[in-house]
Amino acid sequence: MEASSTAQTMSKPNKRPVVMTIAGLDPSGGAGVLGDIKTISALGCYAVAVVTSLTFQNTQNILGARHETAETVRQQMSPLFDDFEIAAIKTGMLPTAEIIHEVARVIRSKAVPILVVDPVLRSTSGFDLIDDPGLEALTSHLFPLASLVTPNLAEAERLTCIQIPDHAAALRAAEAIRSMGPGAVLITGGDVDDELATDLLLDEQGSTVYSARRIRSEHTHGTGCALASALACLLSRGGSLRDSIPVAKQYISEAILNAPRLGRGNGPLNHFPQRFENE
Ligand code: PXL
Repeated sequence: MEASSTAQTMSKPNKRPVVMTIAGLDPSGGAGVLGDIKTISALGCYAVAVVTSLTFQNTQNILGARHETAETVRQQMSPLFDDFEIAAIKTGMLPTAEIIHEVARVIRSKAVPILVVDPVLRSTSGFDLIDDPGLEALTSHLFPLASLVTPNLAEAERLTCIQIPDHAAALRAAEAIRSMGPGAVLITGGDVDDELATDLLLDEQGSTVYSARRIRSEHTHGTGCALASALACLLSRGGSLRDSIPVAKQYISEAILNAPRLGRGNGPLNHFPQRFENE
């Protein structure tokens, strides 16, 4: 009985979409590819990962980074594309223009159906995770290929040079980012008031606001990475953007509320909160 059910399980076609994260490696496991692999697994997809930079950090501080080159990024991506059907790509830390040009070239040549770009610019502790030519390459070469770009408020301000004190300014910034070419823009973390965390989506159908109760926590390391990875998974599983955003936000809330309380600084999430087990 047990043997036959095992055989059945083994022969069952595995419908898990393969989601590729292209991001930095944070050895503390909260952000970057290590965090993304956990999120992608929690959301019912299979993760493959391409490392763009080896960072030196813990939950308190980033001490430095050693970046990959266009060649080593290509050497990681090519065998994965030879072997897997990639349903979606999520990008995070892309530190240099040469890496961004290479990632854009591969994505164009492979016609990946879903691309979620998390424009990682600077760590919470103030460490630059992209250089100036990289920033220019990101907006001009990768944004036009993206289904969705997910800046937080500070990133949206830097990308557009628009200060965002209110909803009207957030909408102007979202319009400015959308004019750089992505299908949709989600600006996260806007304040309507102290109690609410508000995200603003702008796509071809117009704008939508998503509000959730603000959770005050020290354990938010890698929430941007987790949100973008969760959205890449939900979209690759056939969800619409408007349906996927509330689910991704719920996942992040649960991940913060159930954080394992590790580290002395901005601690990691619980990437496997119970309500999302076996999603
Ligand atoms: O959360 C932004 C981020 C993304 N990716 C990597 C990081 C960080 C912030 O520390 O280290 C690799």
